[in-house]
Amino acid sequence: MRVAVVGVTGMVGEVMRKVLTERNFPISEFIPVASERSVGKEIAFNGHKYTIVGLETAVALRPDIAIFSAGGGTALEWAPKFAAVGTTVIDNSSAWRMDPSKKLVVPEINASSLTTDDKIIANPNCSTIQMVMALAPLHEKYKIKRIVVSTYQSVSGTGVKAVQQLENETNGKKGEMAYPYPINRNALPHCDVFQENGYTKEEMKLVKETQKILEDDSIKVTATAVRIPTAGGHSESVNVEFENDFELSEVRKLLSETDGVVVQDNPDVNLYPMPIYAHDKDDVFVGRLRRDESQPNTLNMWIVSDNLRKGAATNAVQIAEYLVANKLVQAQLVS
Ligand code: 2RA
Repeated sequence: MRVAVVGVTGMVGEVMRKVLTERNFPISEFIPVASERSVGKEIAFNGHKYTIVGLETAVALRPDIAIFSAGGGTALEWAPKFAAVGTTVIDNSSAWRMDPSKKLVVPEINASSLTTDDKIIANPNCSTIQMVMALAPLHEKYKIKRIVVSTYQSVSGTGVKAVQQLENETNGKKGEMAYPYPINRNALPHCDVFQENGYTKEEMKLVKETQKILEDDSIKVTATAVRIPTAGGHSESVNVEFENDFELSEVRKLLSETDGVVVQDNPDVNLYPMPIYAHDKDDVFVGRLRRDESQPNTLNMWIVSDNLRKGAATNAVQIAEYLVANKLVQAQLVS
């Protein structure tokens, strides 16, 4: 497969290269794509050096698959141009996620909806992916009525500038601010921009994307997204009310049997998920499973995952793997 990674020099782009190599994705030609300021520079992939190209050049090379992590503006403008030359685009930005004609895919949940007609496929937001990974099997069995979620999100979700701000503050250095306030030893209830309704874009993604992926607009979701000074992954406290009652042992068994989910749940030995141990892994870790004793049919849980891997790069590569395995993408003949 001729595979382009658009936004190859960014944090997700770097993880994308690592995951493609780790998973031995079948690449006959690797096309690193970035903004004009990076064109011509060299980048390493799979033990070889490649020269970064610009978007025009990349389209002309007609990749079979283009995995984007280059922001919404670039995705809106360029994904259709790649699709027009036969490329299948998997986009990490929010640009196409809520477009009714585009699929929003977590492979373990809804990859089976994909067809050869899907030339632009949206990768969900990191905090949505880890939550629906844990909730999808429970929704199928007990039918979700309402979700109350609070997230505790790593600075890596904001990008290099935020990681650098935390590092500077930790070392007592001055530097460029990614956030309006210090992040070290702090918690900012502010992920992405505020909307008219008082929620942030990040919080509304958890609402809308969850309903789209689980194909159930009746699911009520309310979210509070918080930025905290961790580096390894996002954590989420989830309170979920079901239409039907459940047995905790059944919930634990169901989650343990779900591909991509690992249950870490034994307070007797202080076993619960933590970002420091989820870092650089692809699983979604679930723990602190306990009945909400304040109302019936309701469960509390704690969900942790590496936001740059399953939350972004790995999920996108898994979509690409599904496309290839199910012959939904064929290697194009190019002259
Ligand atoms: C964040 N989910 O964590 C957003 C974008 N990666 O900032």
